[in-house]
Amino acid sequence: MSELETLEKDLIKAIKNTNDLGALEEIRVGAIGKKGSISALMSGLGKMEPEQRKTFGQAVNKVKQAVTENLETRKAELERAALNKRLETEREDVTLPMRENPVNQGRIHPISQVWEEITEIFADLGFKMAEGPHIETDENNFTKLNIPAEHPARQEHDTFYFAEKQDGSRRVLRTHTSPVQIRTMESEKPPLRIIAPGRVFRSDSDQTHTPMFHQIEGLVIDQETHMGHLKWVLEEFCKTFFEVDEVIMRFRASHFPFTEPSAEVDIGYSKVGEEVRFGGDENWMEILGCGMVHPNVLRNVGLDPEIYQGFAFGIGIDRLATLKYGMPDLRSFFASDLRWLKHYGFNVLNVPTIQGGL
Ligand code: 2NM
Repeated sequence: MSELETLEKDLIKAIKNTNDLGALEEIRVGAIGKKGSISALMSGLGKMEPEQRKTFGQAVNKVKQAVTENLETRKAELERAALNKRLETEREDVTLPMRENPVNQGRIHPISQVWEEITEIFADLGFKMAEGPHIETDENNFTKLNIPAEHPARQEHDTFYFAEKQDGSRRVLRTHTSPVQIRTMESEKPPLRIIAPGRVFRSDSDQTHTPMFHQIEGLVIDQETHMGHLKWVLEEFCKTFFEVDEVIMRFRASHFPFTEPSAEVDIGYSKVGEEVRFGGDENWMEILGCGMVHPNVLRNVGLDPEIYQGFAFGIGIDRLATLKYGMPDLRSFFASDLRWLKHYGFNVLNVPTIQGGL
């Protein structure tokens, strides 16, 4: 057997016997690396006679090719084996219950839970979620919503103002999420069906008011939208949210600058001992405000009130949470008291869905 044949046989044998990728790489470098045995044979070609150079060169090339192919095959085999081993050892049974560890002692805050519940209900009704910044312009928060300067509603909102700019304009912490509706009406074409959940800010603090709270506002704009649609949507919402088959709702005439007509909605309940039961008509609880979007608001965002109309509503998330889960003092929501969170918080995996139950 020629020297070349022996080299080829030895190399291929070594490759086949190798069981780890590191050793395989060493063989590769030792054979076809810059200073490898096969490369050394190649560099000797220059000193040969042309005829010999041709035959020997071809023979070396054949060996190089065979060795390279064997290296590649073995490399693929070893890599596949390594992957299979990892897959075998890193397998997880995702159906196992969670271990008792500090992580699953964490709780979802009731506001987050109720926020998810509400957005889930409206998503199911075909509403799209919209969001906007907490810091707003005076125009988006007030003027375009038909609340001109010096309007008493500006004082009622107990607004947090930023310092006036040089041009006289000033920014505010949004007092409601309505500026999100303004932004959406300005940037998208009707028909619109959106809900805007988010944090809002008013300088007010007592047992039933905190300076930051959460609202969810809804808006529908189309050519033939009317109060009947509004009533149906709110009724569906209440039934799903309070998990009852029937609700009794009372639309009480009210006033908001951005809607005409405007209404506040109460739902009826009765008390059985200390427990509140929805569906009765002994007592009334105010839960939201709503109305048909004022023509001035439509004009302010460039919509023709002769063509488009729509309804809007605003719900306080924190208040709905206190109602549904019986937490008397709003301020406890933001006290970060772990004992309170443990008692009122929700399990991390308890994700509200319409099908699975809220
Ligand atoms: C409420 C009550 C009634 C409202 C109106 C609008 C807008 F931008 F379309 F004009 N957004 N939200 C609205 C209407 C909010 O909260 C108690």
